[in-house]
Amino acid sequence: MPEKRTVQTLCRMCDDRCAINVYLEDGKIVDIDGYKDHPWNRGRLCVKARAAVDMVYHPDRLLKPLKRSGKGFDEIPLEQALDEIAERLSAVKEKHGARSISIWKGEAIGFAQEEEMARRFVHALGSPNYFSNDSMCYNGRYFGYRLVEGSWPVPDYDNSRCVVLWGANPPHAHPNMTQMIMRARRAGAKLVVVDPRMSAIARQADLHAALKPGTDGALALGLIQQLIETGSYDRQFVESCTVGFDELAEYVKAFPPEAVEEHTGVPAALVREMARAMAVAAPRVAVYVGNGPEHHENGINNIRAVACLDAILGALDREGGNRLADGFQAAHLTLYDEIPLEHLGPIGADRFPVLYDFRQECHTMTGMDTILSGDPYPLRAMILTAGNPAITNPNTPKVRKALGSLDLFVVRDLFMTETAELADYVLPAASFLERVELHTHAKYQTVTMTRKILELPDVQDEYQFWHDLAHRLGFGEHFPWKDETELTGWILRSAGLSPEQAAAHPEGIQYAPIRYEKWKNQPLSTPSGKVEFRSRYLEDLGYPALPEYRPPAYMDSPDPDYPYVLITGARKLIYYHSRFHNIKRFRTAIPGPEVELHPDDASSLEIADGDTIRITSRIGSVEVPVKIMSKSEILPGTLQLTHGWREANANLLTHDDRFDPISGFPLMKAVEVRVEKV
Ligand SMILES: Nc1nc2c(c(=O)[nH]1)N[C@H]1C(S)=C(S)[C@@H](COP(=O)(O)OP(=O)(O)OC[C@H]3O[C@@H](n4cnc5c(=O)[nH]c(N)nc54)[C@H](O)[C@@H]3O)O[C@H]1N2
Ligand SMILES: Nc1nc2c(c(=O)[nH]1)N[C@H]1C(S)=C(S)[C@@H](COP(=O)(O)OP(=O)(O)OC[C@H]3O[C@@H](n4cnc5c(=O)[nH]c(N)nc54)[C@H](O)[C@@H]3O)O[C@H]1N2
Ligand code: SF4
Ligand SMILES: [Mo]
Repeated sequence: MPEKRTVQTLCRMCDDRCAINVYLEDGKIVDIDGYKDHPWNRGRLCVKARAAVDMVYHPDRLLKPLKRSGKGFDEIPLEQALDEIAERLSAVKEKHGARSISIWKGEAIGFAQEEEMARRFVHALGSPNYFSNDSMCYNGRYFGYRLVEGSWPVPDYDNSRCVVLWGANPPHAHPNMTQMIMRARRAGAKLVVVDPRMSAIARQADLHAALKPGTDGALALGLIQQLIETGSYDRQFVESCTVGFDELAEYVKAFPPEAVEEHTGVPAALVREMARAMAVAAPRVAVYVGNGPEHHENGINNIRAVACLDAILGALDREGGNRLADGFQAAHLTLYDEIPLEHLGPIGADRFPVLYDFRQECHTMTGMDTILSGDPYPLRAMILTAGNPAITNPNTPKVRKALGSLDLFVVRDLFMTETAELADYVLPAASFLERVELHTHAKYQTVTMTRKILELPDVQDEYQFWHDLAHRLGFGEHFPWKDETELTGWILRSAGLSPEQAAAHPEGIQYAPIRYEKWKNQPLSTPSGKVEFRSRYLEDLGYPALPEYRPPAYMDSPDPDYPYVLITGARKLIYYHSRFHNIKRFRTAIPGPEVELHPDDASSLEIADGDTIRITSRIGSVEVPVKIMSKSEILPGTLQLTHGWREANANLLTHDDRFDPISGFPLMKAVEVRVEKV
C-alpha cells in the first residue's frame, strides 16, 4: 500500500493564491484540488492549479546548477556554483564598487517575504539597485490611488450595488474576483466595464464603454463632471475629507459628455448613463483598475482621475465601496532604515523620483541603458530570480544585449528560459510547493502559511540561496535564520502568532477585523491626511497638481507611417506571462500566439483569419497569425497581442523609451504600428 498524505497550502500558479489540497503518495504529488474552508476561493480552482503537478515534475525542469561554457552550459555541483558566484561578485565589487551589483525579482515569487529577502540581500551587500517586474506592474495603479487616497483600496464587491471594472479582465486574470463580481450581480449590482475590447467580463456588463486605448483620464474626468453637475456627489465627504475640490470641479468643466465622446469615442449618452448608474448606487460603488490603464504615457494621471471617483461618490472605505484594508503588522526584512543607501544613486531614482520614494524600486528600462552605457556608473552584475525579462520587458533586443553583456549574470528559474540562456550561471529554483512563506489576503485580512511539500537535492528555495551567498560574502549576520521555516516563525512571532498556530489554520488567520469609514477617526496616509484631488507633493516635484488629461500620442500627433494602435498583454487564463507554454494540455487548447483584429481592418487589408501579418512599430517587428474578431469585440484600427510568446514576442514592438513621467511605466498599450500581410 502506498503511503498517502494530504497537505493544505496555497496555489502560486498565479498571484491569486487559492487554498489547495495537495495529495501525495509515497512522497510524490499525485493530485491537487480545492480546499473548501479558505474564505478566499471556497474550494474553487482554475485549470492552472492542477498543472502545478505537471510543472513540478516537468521533464525539462532544471535540477542541477549550470555554468556557461562557450555557447552552452555544463552541470556543476551546487557548492562550486555558489563559491564561484561569490568570488565573481567580490571581484566586481572590488573593481566597480558594490552599487555595480543588482538584483532583479520577477513576478513568480510574488511580493511578500521572498521579495523582501531579495531587497535585504542587495542592501546588505551595499547596493541600492533592486529591480523588479513592478517597473511595469501594479505600481502604476498603486501610485494613482496612493497619491489620491493614501493607499490602493480593496473593492468590497460583496456589498456593492455597482461594480466598475476599469481596464481589467478578471475571468482571465483573477478568477476569484470574477466569482465575487458574479455574486454581487446575482444580488442586483450593476456591472460597468471600461475596456477597448469586448473582454470576457465586458460581455457580462450592463454598460460597456469601449474607449480608445489610453483615453481613460478623459472618461473619468467626464464622469466627475457629470456627478458634480447633477449634484450627485457626496458633499459632506468632499467638504470634510478632501483637498482641491474647487480646482478639480473647475478643471472637469472642460469634459462634458460631448467632449468626452470626442476624446474617447464613448458616446455622450453612455457617459451620462454611466454617471447615473454610479450616482444611483453611491456610496456602494466598487471600482477596480487593472493593468489596462497603466502602460500609457499619461497612465498615472488617468488612474488618479479614476481614483478621485471614490471620494466624489463617497465610496471610499464605505461598505460596498472601496475599502482601505489594514495591513498585516509584522517584522519586515528590508533594511532601508538600517542601511540607507539612497546617496549611492539608485538607478532611475533621479528620473522617476516617485518610483523610488514610494517603493524603493529602481527602473528596469533605465537599468538596461545603464548596463550598456556605464552612465552614470557601471552596472556590471545581476542576480535575477523568478522573471523572464528577455520576453517580458519592452524592447527585447536591447534587454538581451544588456543582460548578455554583464560581467556576471546569474539566473534562478525552474526552466531554461530566454533570459537564462543569457546567463553565466543558471541555478535551479524551488517552486512554490518547495518552500514555506506567509501570504495575506487583504480582502479578508487573513494571513496563511504555505508548506514545503517537496524537497529536491540541489534545488534551493529563495531564502537558502540568499543565506548561503550572504555567508560566503561575509554579511551572514543579516541572514541569521537557519532556514525558511525558522525565518517564517520569526516573522509570525513578531505579529504575536506562532508557526504551530499558522500550521493549524490552513484557512488563514484573520489578523485584524474588517472596519469601514476609518477616516472618521484617523487621517489617510496622504501628506494632508485627506483625499488629494490636487497633490502638493507632485507639484513640488514639477508634475501637474491635478490629474490632468493628455491625449495619447497616436491621437494627438498621428503618424501616417504607423496608422494602427496596438494593445499588448491581455491575459489568457491558461498562460501566465511567459509561463506554462510548456504544458502540453494547454498547448492543445491555445497552440500559439495570435493577434486580434477588427473585421473592417481585415477586409481593408485583405487579410483572412489565420493569415500571418507583420506588425511593425518604431521599435521593431513581429510576424504573427491573425484572429479576426467580431465587430463588437475590438475597436476598428486597434489590435491586441498577448505578450509572453517566444514565437511572436509582443515586446519586440513595445517602447522602452516612452514612459509615464510619474511612474516610469513604459508605453505598451497604445503602440503606434503598421500592418502588412506576409
Ligand atoms: N492567467 C493569467 N492571469 C494573470 C496574468 C497572466 O499572465 N495570466 N498576469 C497577472 C498579472 S502580473 C497582472 S498585472 C494581472 C493583470 O490583470 P488585468 O489587468 O485584469 O488583466 P488583462 O487581461 O491584461 O486586462 C486588462 C484589460 O485592459 C484592456 N485595456 C488595454 N488597454 C487599455 C486602456 O488603455 N484602457 C482601458 N480601460 N483598458 C485597456 C485590455 O483590453 C484588457 O482586457 O493579471 C494577473 N493574472
Ligand atoms: N507587452 C507586454 N509586456 C508585459 C505586460 C504586458 O501587459 N504587455 N505585462 C507586464 C507585467 S504586468 C508583468 S507582472 C511582467 C511579468 O514578467 P516576469 O516577471 O518576467 O514574469 P514571467 O514571464 O512569468 O517569468 C517568471 C519566471 O519565473 C519562473 N518561476 C516560476 N516559479 C518560480 C519560482 O518559484 N521561483 C523562481 N525563482 N522562478 C520561478 C518561471 O519559470 C518564469 O521563467 O510582464 C510584463 N510584460
Ligand atoms: S486562480 Fe488558478 S492559478 Fe491562480 S491561485 Fe487560484 S487556482 Fe491557482
Ligand atoms: Mo503584473
